[in-house]
Amino acid sequence: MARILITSAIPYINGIKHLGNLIGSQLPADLFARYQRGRGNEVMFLCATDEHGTPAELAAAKAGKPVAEYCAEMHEVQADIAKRFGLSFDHFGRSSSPQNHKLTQHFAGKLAEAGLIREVTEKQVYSNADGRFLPDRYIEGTCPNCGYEKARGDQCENCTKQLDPTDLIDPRSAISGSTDLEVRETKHLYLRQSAMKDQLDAWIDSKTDWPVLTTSIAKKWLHDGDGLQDRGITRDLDWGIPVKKGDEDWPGMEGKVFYVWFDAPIEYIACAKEWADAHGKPDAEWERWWRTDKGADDVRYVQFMGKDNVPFHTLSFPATILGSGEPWKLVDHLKSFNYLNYDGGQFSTSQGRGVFMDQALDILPADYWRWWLLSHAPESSDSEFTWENFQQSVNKDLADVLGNFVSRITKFCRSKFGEEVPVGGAYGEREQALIEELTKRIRAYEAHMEAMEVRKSAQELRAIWVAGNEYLQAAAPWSTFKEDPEQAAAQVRLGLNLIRLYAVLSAPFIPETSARMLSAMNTLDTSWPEDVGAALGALPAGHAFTVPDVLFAKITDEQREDWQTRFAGVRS
Ligand code: B3M
Ligand code: ZN
Repeated sequence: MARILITSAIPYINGIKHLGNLIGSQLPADLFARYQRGRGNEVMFLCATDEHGTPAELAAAKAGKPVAEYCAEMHEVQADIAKRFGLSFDHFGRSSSPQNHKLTQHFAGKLAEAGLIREVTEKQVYSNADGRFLPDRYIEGTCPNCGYEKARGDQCENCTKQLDPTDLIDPRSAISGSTDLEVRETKHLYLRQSAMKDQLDAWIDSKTDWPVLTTSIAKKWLHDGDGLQDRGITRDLDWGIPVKKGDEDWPGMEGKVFYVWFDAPIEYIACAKEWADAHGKPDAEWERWWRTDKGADDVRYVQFMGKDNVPFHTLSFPATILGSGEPWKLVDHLKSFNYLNYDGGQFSTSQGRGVFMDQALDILPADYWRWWLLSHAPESSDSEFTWENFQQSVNKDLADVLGNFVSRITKFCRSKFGEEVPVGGAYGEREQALIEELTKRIRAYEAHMEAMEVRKSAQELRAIWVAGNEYLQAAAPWSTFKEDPEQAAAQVRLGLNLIRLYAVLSAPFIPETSARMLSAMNTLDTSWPEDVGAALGALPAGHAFTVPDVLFAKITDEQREDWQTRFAGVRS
């Protein structure tokens, strides 16, 4: 039994995620986790909310809530939606947890001991009225380039020019509006990534099986321009993990917190401790996933994320881990995704454009979305959600192919043999040919799943469903029954067994439906079809079943048009 550690990029806390976010990391990670569990492997699947940084502070301010309260509430909201989407995390943690505070401070301490942190004195804008330093985007003023009056300290929204806060004309605090600002000296910590360049380079070179998309991004950051730059890992914010060296205070760093991208990946590890603590398990239980000196040397660690997250996972986080000098597990395989676009444009959280996870579930059950999203995952290039394509895919793949197969065979059996697997007859040549085809296809499906080729896996699964339909069409038990009821019994027996087989194979994609299929077949047998012939005998003659309700309802043209208009605007 293999042991597989899986993490999905942890979603920002500021609001409910859209379908583009979902397919960029959490959903494919869930597919992989469910598949690996289905194969009998031991899986630890972790995710969390990413709760620090300016976006969290801004979203809380907008909601008129203290940031801690806002984060606690939004965490519950996201956890609930994740559950309703069937995301099977072993733990859904919080980057603001005490466990992550402690571990982040621990890493900073280790990095400092190793001489990998340098203190830098910088000039930064301080607001006397607010009593704090202001991050660039908290400063507003007139753009020197175009005269736009609400330009931000990092960029002018109007002309897109990148700015420094000191470029702004008539600068003021975006928090209070105060113009009582001054430039003060302040100290920040930098992670000396440049000192680790060779070590990181060698580590990337050892990843010969990584996709070029991933390694080329890492290589670009390592070698372009002046090479890998040191990275600021502290910020002047109220909300975040206080800067400390392990348990000790860090002189000169009072009132500062770690940068969100420093503590967020560390939450992957802290999350495992949260899991252990939540279940009253000793530290050894989570450490066997994360510490190579405590059993994690035989763990395979896979990360899922959108392409914009790749530099942080191939460079910054490994720099933190390697730099600590401690035996933490490094990622073995990194699966990254392009973007999913929405109906001729982009999904956008800030603009409320597209379909968000809660809205999707208000319209249709999770499996409809899971199937479309996974079978159209933006792997080799960006992909696009359109309502036409969604309707077509649901109606064809789910309703016509899978749903229809299940409904036809169960109803026919009920009408001729009653609600139990029929007795009599034997599998012949046609059945043997089907078993051979399925064996070939299932082995291909396994290989695609193992390689995390999401689209190819979906295509193969669909072909497996189609093979059953074609068999049924050709065998035509409804005609056979008239001349040879024994033969028809064998055909129907095979069809009913195919339903169980499909439920097992399809569970990673459509877990809810798979559970309904198994319950209709009145079986708890979810064993993987290592031997397809044997698997098609799992439900013996005489085994009782029930005809399930319609598995997938077709999407009508009216529904499609209605949703199209409803989601054309922006979410308020
Ligand atoms: N929250 C960005 C994102 O959701 C960021 C990922 C952190 S992974 C450690 O795309
Ligand atoms: Zn401008």
